[in-house]
Amino acid sequence: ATAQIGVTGLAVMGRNLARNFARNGYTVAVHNRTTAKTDALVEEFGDEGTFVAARTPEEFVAALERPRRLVIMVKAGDPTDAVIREFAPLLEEGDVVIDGGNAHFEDTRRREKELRERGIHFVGVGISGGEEGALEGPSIMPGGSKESYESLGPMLEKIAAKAKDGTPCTTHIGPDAAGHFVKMVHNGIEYADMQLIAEAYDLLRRVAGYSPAKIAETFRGWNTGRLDSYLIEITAEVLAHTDAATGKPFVDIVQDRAEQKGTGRWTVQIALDLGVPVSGIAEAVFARSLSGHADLREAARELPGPSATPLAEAEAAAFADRVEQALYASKIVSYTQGFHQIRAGSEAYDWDIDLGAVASIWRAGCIIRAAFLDRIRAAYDSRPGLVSLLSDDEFAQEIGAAQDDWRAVVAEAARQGVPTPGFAAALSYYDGLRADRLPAALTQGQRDYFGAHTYRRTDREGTFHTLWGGDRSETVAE
Ligand code: NBP
Repeated sequence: ATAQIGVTGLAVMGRNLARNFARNGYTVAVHNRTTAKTDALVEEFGDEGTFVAARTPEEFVAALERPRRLVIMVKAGDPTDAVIREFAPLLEEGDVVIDGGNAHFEDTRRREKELRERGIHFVGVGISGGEEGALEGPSIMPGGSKESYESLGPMLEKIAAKAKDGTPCTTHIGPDAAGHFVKMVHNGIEYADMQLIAEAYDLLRRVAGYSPAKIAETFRGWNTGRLDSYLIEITAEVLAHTDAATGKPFVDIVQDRAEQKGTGRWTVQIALDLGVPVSGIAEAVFARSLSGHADLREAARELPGPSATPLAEAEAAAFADRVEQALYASKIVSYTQGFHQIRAGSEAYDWDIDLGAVASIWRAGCIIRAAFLDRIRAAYDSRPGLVSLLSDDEFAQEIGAAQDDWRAVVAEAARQGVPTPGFAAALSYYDGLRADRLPAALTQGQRDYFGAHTYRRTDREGTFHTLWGGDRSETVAE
């Protein structure tokens, strides 16, 4: 046994992860169900480091130093269970099984429990950064036992992306499925970020009348400021790209239907279960879903739109500046919601997740990497008990300074008939939290009327019910 780590599942992610370990000086055992992929890896990249090619699960396990560390990088779902079933009987107490796929965190909880009973550590690891990140340094979100992190952590720290200050973008998130949960929310925030950027583009195009090339230039400008992020950077690239076949802007030849694989949907489903209002993420998932309903869209094409006058050309630049404010303010809200969900998950499952550490490891390597995350890290580090990002002084001040423009953009979008579900939901969340009194009082009154669901009073302790069908006198419930 010579390999310090093994990777089974050598599609794009597994292959690049194995190479990343090898490039960092580790001897890596590699295995894939279809052995041709194993051979291809060693043949193509064998000179990057030391690989041990294994043809069978037995060979693979035998190649690993004890305690064994083996990374499963196969398609999430049943294939992961199949691989675990195949390998688990070959493992011994103390070995560490790492699932680097995009597993649902409930699956990770189940697998962790099953393997723990056999003395095997199961570590669900969220990995973000796509194909390139896996090779060059991803953001890595490991769950699992503290003990397993002691053996695995230093290796992950070596292959992970490094933030500007040199800190590795990985940390022990918390026990069992904490890592996969945080990865799920990362992807939910990614959906929200992408939706907000798409809305900003749509407004610049349809309200300000900018061309895709001009919007690319605008985004490049934004990318040098507080919106500095990978997603803004690649958006500018996509918008500046011209289709070779037609000479048209690339964005105009792509069908306007956004697909999804499921992590955004999971984030919203779990948020509903936890009772966390992640309206920005939900609107992003629904916006993709709406885009895919060709039949509904076709049936609605003739519905009347507004008769608003378009913006005068002279106002376009000022409007673009307002869109930047709206985008930034909405982004603060989506991160507020995402971090709320992580806190809620951490409390529900007893994970004790350090929110500042999560922001810290998202600063590089992952898809939502952004300068902004350094500020979120600072906010949680200075006040670990921070209830909401919006209650951080700096963010509160910034969103306050942006709000007039943000409101103007949402109003103008409504006036011109341009959908901005992300911007509008974020603004409603902000105003909802700010409100002295919410109409929830009326909602509760309605609930009491039709279902005797009772209510609490503003002026007295206790639970009450009004006899709506009778003399409308108030009774004390309980
Ligand atoms: P895929 O998700 O396309 O999975 C392909 C791999 O799964 C191949 O190695 C295949 O083996 C193996 N596999 C399957 Br399918 N069924 C199997 C079974 N029953 N037993 C053994 N092996 C089986 O690969 P990927 O795109 O590299 O992603 C790997 C994981 O990483 C996924 O969970 C994905 O969600 C996650 N992830 C992907 C990205 C990304 O950007 N692509 C980013 C972050 C996380 P074969 O060669 O024999 O068919």
